Amino acid sequence: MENIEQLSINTIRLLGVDAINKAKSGHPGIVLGAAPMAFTLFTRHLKANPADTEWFDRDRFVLSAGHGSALLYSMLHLCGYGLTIDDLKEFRQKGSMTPGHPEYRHTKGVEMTTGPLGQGISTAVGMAIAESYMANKFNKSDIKPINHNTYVICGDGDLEEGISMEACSLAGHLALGKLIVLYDSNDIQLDGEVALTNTDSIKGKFEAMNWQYLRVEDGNDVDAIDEAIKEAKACQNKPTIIEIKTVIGYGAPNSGESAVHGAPLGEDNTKALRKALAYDYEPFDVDKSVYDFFKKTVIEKGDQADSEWSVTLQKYEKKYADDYKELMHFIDNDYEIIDENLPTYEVGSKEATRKILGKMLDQISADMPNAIGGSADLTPSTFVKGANGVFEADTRHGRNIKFGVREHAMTAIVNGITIHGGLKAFGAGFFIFSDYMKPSLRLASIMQIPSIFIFSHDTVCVGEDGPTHQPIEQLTMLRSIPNFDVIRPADAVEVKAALKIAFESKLTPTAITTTRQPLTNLSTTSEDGVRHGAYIAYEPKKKATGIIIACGSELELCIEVAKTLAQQEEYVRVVSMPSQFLFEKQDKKYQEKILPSTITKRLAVEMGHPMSWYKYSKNVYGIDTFGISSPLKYIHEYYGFTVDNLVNVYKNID
Ligand SMILES: Cc1ncc(C[n+]2csc(CCOP(=O)(O)OP(=O)(O)O)c2C)c(N)n1
Ligand SMILES: [Mg+2]
Repeated sequence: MENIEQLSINTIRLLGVDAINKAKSGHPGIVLGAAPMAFTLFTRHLKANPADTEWFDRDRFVLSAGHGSALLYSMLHLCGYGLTIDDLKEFRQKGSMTPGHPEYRHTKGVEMTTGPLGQGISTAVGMAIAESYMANKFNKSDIKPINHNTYVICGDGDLEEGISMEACSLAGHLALGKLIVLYDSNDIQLDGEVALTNTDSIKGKFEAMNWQYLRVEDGNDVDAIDEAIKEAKACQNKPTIIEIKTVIGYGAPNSGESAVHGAPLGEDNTKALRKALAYDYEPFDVDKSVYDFFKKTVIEKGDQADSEWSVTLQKYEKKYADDYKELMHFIDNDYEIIDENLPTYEVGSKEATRKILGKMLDQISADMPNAIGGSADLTPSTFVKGANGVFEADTRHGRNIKFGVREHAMTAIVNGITIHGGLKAFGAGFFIFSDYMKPSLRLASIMQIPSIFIFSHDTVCVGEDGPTHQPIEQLTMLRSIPNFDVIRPADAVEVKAALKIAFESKLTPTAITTTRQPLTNLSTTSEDGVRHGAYIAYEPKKKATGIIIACGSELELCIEVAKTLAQQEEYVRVVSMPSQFLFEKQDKKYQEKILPSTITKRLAVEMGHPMSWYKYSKNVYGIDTFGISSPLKYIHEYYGFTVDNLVNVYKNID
């Protein structure tokens, strides 16, 4: 290693440590231990142009160990991504460009939000899937417009999380050769030694999952890391994990101990660190030669690679004009749902919304060549699958991803495909198992990405499978996630609207829930209404003195209730509210039109936990116990979701 390389690595280390010291908060352990691998990756391998962070064919880099944010920010500063020394001085401060964990859409060069361990590496699998699908679709033997790697730095904690094993298992099965994981293997985690909790063989585990396993004995050996990355790149038919043995907190007096994981070094220890590393610079001082080095190895190289890609693209346009046009449509993600191609359903006909959605999604997938997704081993139940056959190692043209029973990884992977760009990704499962997906759903909302999730079997009407499979609190849970749109359609018109909203969304993930059981296609449901979140689905002949709010399978029931009440001269409006999220986005005037504050007699009805409805109605008829195993025909009676009972309930409220 040259002196300038050693100086650069120590600069990365100290910038991180100084930022953490100033903030009096952060994680110096990984910064000191993993600086050489980050350095090697960025200066010798990562194909990226800091001046153009949206360059489509850039390598993707995910810092899965998000607690190492100070390491990433130091790198981004030196590599010219626009972060200044002042930004580093503002590490973890209110409103700064350098928040506690890396935040997507906030700091240039941050490819995704990380922090919850396991999410980064799993989302990266989605990015690698997207690359692999697009490379197969667009690359020609002579011109390859899509040709990039996905790199990850992860730690012990990342690999202990279940989601990582789900995702890495699928990555191995799919032979994602362009996924390269650098594992910061330091034998230490927050609570102490890894050995206190984990004696797995990472080699054994990953080889069993069809990965290439490489090992670098000395995490400070830049050339050895470089060689391993080269070997990883050369392996095209397997993802690679490079276990790099490092010392947590390298150079600090408390290196090798968990104490250095997450506490600022402080003045004395930092002094000792500077001495140990023979690093003679003041806090936040960077030698000019270091900037020059990064300019040459990252900034200029990145600019050149980007320009070369433009030339490649021009050649591609000339020789493969139609493919080029299609590629641009992919990159711009500007396909639209073709309304008139979607199936229509006669009013009064009966069909489960899962079946309606399945048919519509099949058509959407046929019309939108960049739609890709599938189910977590539940295709015959959810009716959700991608087009064109299965996406497999040897059939990369397939757009149906068989996620297997890996709901959590599926969610992260859908997020990864979405973040990668070029494709529209969706995943599906039983609604009850959204519980398994929550951390990644939440991350999608935080990142403001339009991932799409479809959940079938959305109420206790699942029936025979019983309480373990009957959702109760899941709607409440999902509706409480900020920037998450839950749409619960009542019939074909509303399903269509929901799909259009989901596919058009730019900054919000969407979940659409569907029923197992048939519902009636209604005469008064409306796409425009769904777009407003709520609308009047039944208005009595005489002035309404009360309102029933419902959605999904309860809408037709509540319209029947209102009709029955009208016969008894009690006049009730029925509001369909498939999306509380979208209704909240409407102006006060619209909200007042649908739910006039003068009408205080209200009842919300849903076969789920009542909690999320009290905002709109002080009376809620819901279910706050676990379900029962029973054929569907007894379910409505058992819970009182019948016209007679609800008429009674309504009459007894004020
Ligand atoms: C899902 C999740 N659980 C817990 C944490 C809190 N946490 C952050 S880092 C960490 C220790 C991780 O150990 P390792 O990956 O080995 O990092 P190192 O100490 O080596 O930097 C923990 C428990 C988290 N960020 N995410
Ligand atoms: Mg560790």
